[in-house]
Amino acid sequence: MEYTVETFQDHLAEKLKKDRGRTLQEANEKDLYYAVAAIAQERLNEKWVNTREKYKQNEERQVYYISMEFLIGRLMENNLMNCGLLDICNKTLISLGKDPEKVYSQEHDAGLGNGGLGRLAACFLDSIASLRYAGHGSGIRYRYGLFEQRIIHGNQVELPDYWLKEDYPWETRRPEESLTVHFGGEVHMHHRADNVLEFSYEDTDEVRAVPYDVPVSGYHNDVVNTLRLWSAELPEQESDILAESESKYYHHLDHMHSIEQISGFLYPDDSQYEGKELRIKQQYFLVSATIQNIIREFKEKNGRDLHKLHEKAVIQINDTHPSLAVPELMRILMDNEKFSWEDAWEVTTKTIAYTNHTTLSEALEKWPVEMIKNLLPRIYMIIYEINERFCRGIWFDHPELRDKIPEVAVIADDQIHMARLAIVGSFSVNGVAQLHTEILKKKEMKPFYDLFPSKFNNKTNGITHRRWLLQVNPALSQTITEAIGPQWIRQPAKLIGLMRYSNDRPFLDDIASVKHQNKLALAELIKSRTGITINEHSIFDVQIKRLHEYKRQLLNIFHVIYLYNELKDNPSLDLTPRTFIFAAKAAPSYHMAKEVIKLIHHVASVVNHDKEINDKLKVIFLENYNVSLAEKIIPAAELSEQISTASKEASGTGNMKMMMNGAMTVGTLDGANIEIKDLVGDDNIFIFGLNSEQVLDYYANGGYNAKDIYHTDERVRRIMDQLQVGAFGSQEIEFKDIFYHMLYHNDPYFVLKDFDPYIETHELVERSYRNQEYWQKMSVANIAYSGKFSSDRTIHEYASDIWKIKPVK
Ligand code: 26V
Repeated sequence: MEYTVETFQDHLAEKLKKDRGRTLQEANEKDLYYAVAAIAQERLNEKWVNTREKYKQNEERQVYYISMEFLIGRLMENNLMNCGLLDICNKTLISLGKDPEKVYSQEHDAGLGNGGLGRLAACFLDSIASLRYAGHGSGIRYRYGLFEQRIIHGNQVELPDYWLKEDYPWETRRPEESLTVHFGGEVHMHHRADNVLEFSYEDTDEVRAVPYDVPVSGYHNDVVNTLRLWSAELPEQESDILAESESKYYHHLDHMHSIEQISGFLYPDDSQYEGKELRIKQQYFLVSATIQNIIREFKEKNGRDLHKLHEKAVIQINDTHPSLAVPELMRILMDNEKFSWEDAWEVTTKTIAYTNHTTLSEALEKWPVEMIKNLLPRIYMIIYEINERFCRGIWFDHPELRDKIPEVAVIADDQIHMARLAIVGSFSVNGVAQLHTEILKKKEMKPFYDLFPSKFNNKTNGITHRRWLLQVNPALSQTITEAIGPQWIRQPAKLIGLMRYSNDRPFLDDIASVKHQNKLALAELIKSRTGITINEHSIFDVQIKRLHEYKRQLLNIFHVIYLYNELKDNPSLDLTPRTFIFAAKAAPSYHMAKEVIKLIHHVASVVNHDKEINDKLKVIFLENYNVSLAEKIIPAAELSEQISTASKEASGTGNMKMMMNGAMTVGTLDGANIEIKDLVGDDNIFIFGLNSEQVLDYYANGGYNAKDIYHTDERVRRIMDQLQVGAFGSQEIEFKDIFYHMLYHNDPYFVLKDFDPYIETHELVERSYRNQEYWQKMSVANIAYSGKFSSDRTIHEYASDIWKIKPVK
């Protein structure tokens, strides 16, 4: 049915009356939000049923993307856009005197992820559905998402994100499809008549896994896939227990509480990985429920024999977090389905594929043997056996690698190494950008690459251009479409057609005016959130991402301090005004990261209030960075700061989002920045600093001394001393930790080393910006070449190289 404003309004009125007991006239923004969501959900449900039916008949392999994180943000505009209702809904709301934006922002931003890894999972689901692949997400329905950030006197404080406080209209609880996950207990071994060993378990703690399904709609097609989020609950038979004494009653409540904790909250990504028992419970809970579910779906369609599971299902695990999928699938095949070890191993290692997202050693997951033994005794036995067979295999079949066994053993120093388990138990191991995959092969995972070269492959990350361009930047999208037609929406590689317009004055003017409009909108948001007025003609210099030392927000703020010092020395300095925009959450226990947030705030308060600076510099920190905030900042960005210490950022995806919106990258040769540079060419990007080889060489052989730079570079010494004496704080001690860390831990992320080239690059940026025509051409080149970074390209690669699937007709 095609809507008109009138019929859409009628439908809204009907929904409002039925679901909310309100008339159109009475309805507030919340009422309208729920009514619009109901209309969209109705459309989606119809397609959802059909898609499921289609998949039941279809022979194609189903993809299951298991991830501890899905950072989906808001879904309303995305869902409306995908079912072709966005325009008519906007028009109708406006005709009712309502601001659509205000209605849609009633939705709580679903923050079920930390950052890049979780957002990638969300972009992938969008591309899978839009490209008509049969693929589904499986995750946890955390009651609390990533904490909400508030800044008080420059200090980050964390508030719980109770995102389910109000009804979430997109989810459907499906209690009839609940499954049981077992923890603890005792394992018993029996010899069968034919002398085969069998295992059974007793006295396990049972947890009920209840699925909540969220529809994942494809763009203007009939596909609606499923994101299934599992919630941990008390088993049904236990939930109506009659406690015969007070103490039993409290014990019961306690028990229920501890079970519900499993899907209680999302762990924030920390500077140092810590093996917390609740976290491994979450991981096993997710993996066990998902694999039982996969097997149930397989049997419904293909009968009881699971020997061909890998022909009908493929499991992609998002980092090592779901790597217990390997022993869990082994357990089910052997203990429930009576497979031999060899058969179970064959099916498992043909079904599971693993994506690595980091080479930071401090982030690698390792679990104490004792913990796993107690919590998951049968799983531990299987991991033990996997390790035995793997090490034996090396000893006998690869004598040249015998001395490498301690480096590759799945169990070593009383710990289970999850990345090793994931590599051994899967048929594909991929990195997320070319450089990252090379580092995995040549360094981090070299012995494994020597053993299994054909498992390793690269899949450079991508982002959904439908959300990150079409949805968040309608004005730019329209300008693009007017120039090259709408084909780019389905085939983002077509954006390259914009190169034909890089000398077209009217087109360049349009690009510039769209950017200016977006800057004005962001300036307004900044004004309303911070009270600070920014100059809309200044360069919008943006660094938005989690706060980590390796991402080097510190280098950026050093640049700000440097410019401030320059202006103080010479107030009439001819400097193009700049607005530095930061947004970042620090993990609650990451001291250094919190210090940097504090420093940014203190520098901001000095710079922003200094009359002498005459509005040439402004420093803005927007609190509570999340998907919705990113959607507002990215269209207005002119400079995209991607300045990680080379070799440390596996890929980065914010770099792609800003490039696609016409921002220029200031970046190191790290992660996907390298691939951006290879496409746009050296003239359309600002590259600086040490490369990964130099960094890795310093780490291996030494030769860098931070103190030398402190003593020889006056600019650096001045800044460092300002930190020391509290020039940006009320008390003297304020930033001593940063000062000592840099000088006495030898600046592990090479901030001081890269300072000079960074400043120099920014001087080049400034000169380039002064030539607006040149700048606009660069901007066009960045948009034009960004098609490669659509997650559609990434998903096509996963589909053809790893999953071996084709779109469903
Ligand atoms: C670590 C931890 C450890 C403590 C518990 C919770 C937790 C959650 C996440 C993580 C970090 C996982 C690694 C990660 O997020 N990597 C990022 O992945 C992006 C997508 O591939 C990539 O663009 C970024 O460069 C990479 O840092």
